[in-house]
Amino acid sequence: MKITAIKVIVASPGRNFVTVKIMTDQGLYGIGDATVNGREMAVVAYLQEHVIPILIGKDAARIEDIWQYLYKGAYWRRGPITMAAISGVDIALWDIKAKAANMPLYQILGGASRDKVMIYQHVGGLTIEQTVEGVIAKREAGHVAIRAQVSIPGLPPIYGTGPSTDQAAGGMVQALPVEEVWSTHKYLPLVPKLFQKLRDAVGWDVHLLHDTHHRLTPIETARLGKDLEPYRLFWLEDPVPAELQESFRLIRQHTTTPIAVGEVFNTIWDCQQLISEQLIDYIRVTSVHAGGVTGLRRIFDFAAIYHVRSACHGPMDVSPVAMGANVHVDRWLPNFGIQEYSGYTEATHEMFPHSWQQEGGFLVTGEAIGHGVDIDEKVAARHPYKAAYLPVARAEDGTMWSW
Ligand code: KDG
Ligand code: MG
Repeated sequence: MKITAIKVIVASPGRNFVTVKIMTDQGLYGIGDATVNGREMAVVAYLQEHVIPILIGKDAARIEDIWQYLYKGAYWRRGPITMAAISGVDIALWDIKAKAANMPLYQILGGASRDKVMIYQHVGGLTIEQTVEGVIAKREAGHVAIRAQVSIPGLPPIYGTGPSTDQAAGGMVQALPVEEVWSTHKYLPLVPKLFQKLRDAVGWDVHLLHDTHHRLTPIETARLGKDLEPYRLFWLEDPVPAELQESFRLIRQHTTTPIAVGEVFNTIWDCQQLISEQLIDYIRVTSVHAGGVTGLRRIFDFAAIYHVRSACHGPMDVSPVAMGANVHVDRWLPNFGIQEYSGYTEATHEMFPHSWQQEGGFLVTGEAIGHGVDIDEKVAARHPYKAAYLPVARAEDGTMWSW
C-alpha cells in the first residue's frame, strides 16, 4: 500500500492544531496530530520541507521502518519539533493499518484490558474557596479524579487558575506571551491548605491531583510532598524540570507523595533513568509528542517493568486525534494509570468527528475502525490559524522562571 500524498492542515477552532492526513493508493487514508502549542508553524515547515517529500511512494504498512527512517535517518535526533512531525505521521499510519485490518486500533494493539479509561479534569480558582466549589461541582458531575490549582494571594492569577491565558477565551491570541508572576515562598504553604479544605469538603473517595509546572527545586518538592502526605494525593505533577533526571532521587528519599512527570518528553531517553530507578510513579508522555503510538508503546512497556503507570498528557492543545490514539493505547495498556482530558470547544468537536466519547469521569473508545477520529476540512477552513503563545513566568523581582 503506497503513500500517494500527505496534507498538513492547520486550523484554530479555539486552539491551533496541526493535522497530518496521509493518502494511499488503496483509497485508505489516516490522520495524525502534530501540534506543538505555541510553535505550530515550525512543525508545519519541518513536515512540508523535510518529511513529506521523502515519504511519497513508501509502503504505508511499514510503520516501524518509517519511524526509524525519520528518527535515525534525519541524523538530528529527538527534540519537540522533529518528534511531533514523526508522531503525526505515525498516528496516521496506525490509523491506516487498523482500517486495513477492519478493526479499532485497540484491537490490533492486543485487545482491551479494560472497558473504559479513567480521566482527570482541571479545576482552578482565584481563591481556595473557588477551587473547592469547582471540585465539588466536578464531583457532582461524576468525576472520580480532579486536578486542583489555586492562585497565590496578592499576585495576579497564574496559569490554570484564572480565565486569562486560555486561547479559547481569547487570552492567548496576542503578539507576545502573557508574563505571569511567581513566588515559591508564597506558594509552598498555600497548597497544603488547599488540599486540607478539599478533603474536608469532598472526603476521601475521590482522587486529587496537583500540577507544579516545573517551578520548584528538589528540596522544595521534598518539603511540599511531605506537607501533602496527610491528604493522600493521587500525584504531584512536574515538581522539578526533569532535564536532570537524577535530581528526583532527593525527592524520593523524603516523601511518599506519588510523582508524575513527562508531558514535555519526546523519547524514552528523556525518562529512562526516572523509570529504571523508580524515581516516578506516572509517566505523562502523549502520542503527539513522544513518537506516536509506536513511541508510546515502547515507553509504556519499559515503564511496566518498573511499576510505573501511564498518564498521557491531554490538555486542550493535544487534539482530538491524539486523544483518540491515546484512548486506544489506554484501553489496551496493562499498566494504564489515568488519562488527562481537559475537554474541547464545540468547534473542535465539530472539526474532528470522533468515535471516542466521555462518559462521566471516563472515556470510551467506541468501535469505529482505526483510531476513530476524522477531520472535516470544510470546518477547518472556517477556523484559520492565529499566532498564540503560552504564558511565561517571572519571579516577583523579574527573574525568568521555569514553568
Ligand atoms: O501546551 C502545554 C500546556 O497544555 C500544559 O502546560 C498544560 O501542564 C499542563 C497539563 O498538565 O495539561
Ligand atoms: Mg502539566
